[in-house]
Amino acid sequence: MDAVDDPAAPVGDEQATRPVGQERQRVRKARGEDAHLPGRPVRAQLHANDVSATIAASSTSDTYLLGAFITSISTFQPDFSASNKVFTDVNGGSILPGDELEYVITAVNHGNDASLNTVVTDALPLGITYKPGSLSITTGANPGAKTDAKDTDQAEYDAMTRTITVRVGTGATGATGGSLAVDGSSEIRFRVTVDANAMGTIQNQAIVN
Ligand SMILES: [Ca+2]
Repeated sequence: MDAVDDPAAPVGDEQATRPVGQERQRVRKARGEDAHLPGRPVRAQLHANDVSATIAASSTSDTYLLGAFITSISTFQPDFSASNKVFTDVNGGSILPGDELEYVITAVNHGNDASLNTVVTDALPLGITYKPGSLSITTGANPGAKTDAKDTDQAEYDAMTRTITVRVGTGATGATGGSLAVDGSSEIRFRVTVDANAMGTIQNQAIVN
């Protein structure tokens, strides 16, 4: 998905009277592109719910970082389709290699029955690196910082599989997920850094089940 804004609408007579090259530049600018200034940050800031952002990884190419979310619709009554995942660039501005990003995953049960053994898993894509000690449950049952190790708290990060696992909901433990009531939710946060060699599109999905 490409969140770059649609180029500005054609402006009729004004557009018609512009030289082709100038018009092309205008459209590029409207799209947030700037092919004539390699390496320059091309996006002023990242907004909530943005799913992509342009990063300048070198002086010769612009690349895209995508923090997408996936919705998992249960065949049973609990419905997590409203769950989502967003990220923000902690230091603001354009997303550049070395930047720290904070991901927020919100698991929401909009079904008509409470969920059982509710677990959020998120396998991090290549191009970003988990920031140790940054995992926490920020709203919902069992709030607070969680250790990276698999222990008695409700969350861990497995460096081998690059996967974050959080057992959310009431009654969640170090081994099993808890229950999210109808319209209940839980918010999880963690941070990553963008790798120095991050190129292309980084896709990321969180799965609630
Ligand atoms: Ca833990």
